[in-house]
Amino acid sequence: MSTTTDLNVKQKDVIERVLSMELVRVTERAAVSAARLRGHGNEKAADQAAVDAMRRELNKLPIDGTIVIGEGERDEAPMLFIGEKVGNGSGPKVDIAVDPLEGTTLCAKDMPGAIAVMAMAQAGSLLYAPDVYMDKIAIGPGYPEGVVDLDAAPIDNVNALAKAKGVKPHELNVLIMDRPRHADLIAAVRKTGASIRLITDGDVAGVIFTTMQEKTGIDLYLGIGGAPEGVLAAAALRCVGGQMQGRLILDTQEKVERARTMGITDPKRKYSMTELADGDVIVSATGVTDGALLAGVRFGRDVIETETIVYRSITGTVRKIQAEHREFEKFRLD
Ligand code: VTB
Repeated sequence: MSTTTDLNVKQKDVIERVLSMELVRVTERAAVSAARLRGHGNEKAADQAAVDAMRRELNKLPIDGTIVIGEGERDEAPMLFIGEKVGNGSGPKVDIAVDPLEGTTLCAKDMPGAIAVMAMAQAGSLLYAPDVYMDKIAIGPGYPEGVVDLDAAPIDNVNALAKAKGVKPHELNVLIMDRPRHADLIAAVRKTGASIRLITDGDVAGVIFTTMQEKTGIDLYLGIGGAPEGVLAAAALRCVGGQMQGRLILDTQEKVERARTMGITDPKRKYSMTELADGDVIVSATGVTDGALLAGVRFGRDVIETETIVYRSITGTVRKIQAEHREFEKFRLD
């Protein structure tokens, strides 16, 4: 006779092993659908194509899923809205965070870095957050806990990180989104002598870059981007052991109220990485346009090629999956 513990272990097995390959299919389909509209200057159409494909694939999965990070709140997003039920209802209860097309502008302009991304964990594990901004800080693995802090001055964070890495501050590279709201932050980091890489969009990958410093050159992520992107990035970092903190920007009463309906009672709360994404997490991301993290979709004469990265928190395994798809007609129908 199986005990509750056995069942829990079994359920974990299902979530962790079987479903990780299923998630790859979901982001692959979303990426291919978006990539058909790559470089067409139509952000909305590309996003919609990714949303449709992702939703259709998610609904085939043997899960009892709830979207906790999605396309928006129920009244503003017809599909993959926060709270929407996905999956065929037969399997484990899971939380799902999606960004079917992270970097819609990048895709519309065929610029580097657009991805289709999602995360999944046991129900109650991923932060249920409104679609607002989030102030974030992130570093890769291998540093003492707490070496940087969201509430510390940029100069203190850069100096502490340089010391922990055993280099001078000017040898560090900081990634920040290129926005007017970051003028003071950029000026403060410049004073430290560190170099700054400015990105126009796509800060899920921007945060993940800190976990592959040897490849990307990025040591530290700083600044304000989307909250949904923050939860997705935290989920990926959980799997490889970086550090991240985030705080929702709830700067109007209306936003505070919206957050309250999602159970957020302290609007100023600083979330740790595990408070953003807890439990046994799986993250899958497929490249739409070429980028430093992933190659974009290739449409050949006989095959469609995709590149996907899958993270599992339980083992810390990261897999890159290069796929050749031959079901052209099926993909076309999607
Ligand atoms: C942020 C960022 C995303 O869009 O959500 C951004 O996290 C929107 O911020 O990665 P702005 O209002 O400043 O443009 C992305 O760059 C892409 O969705």
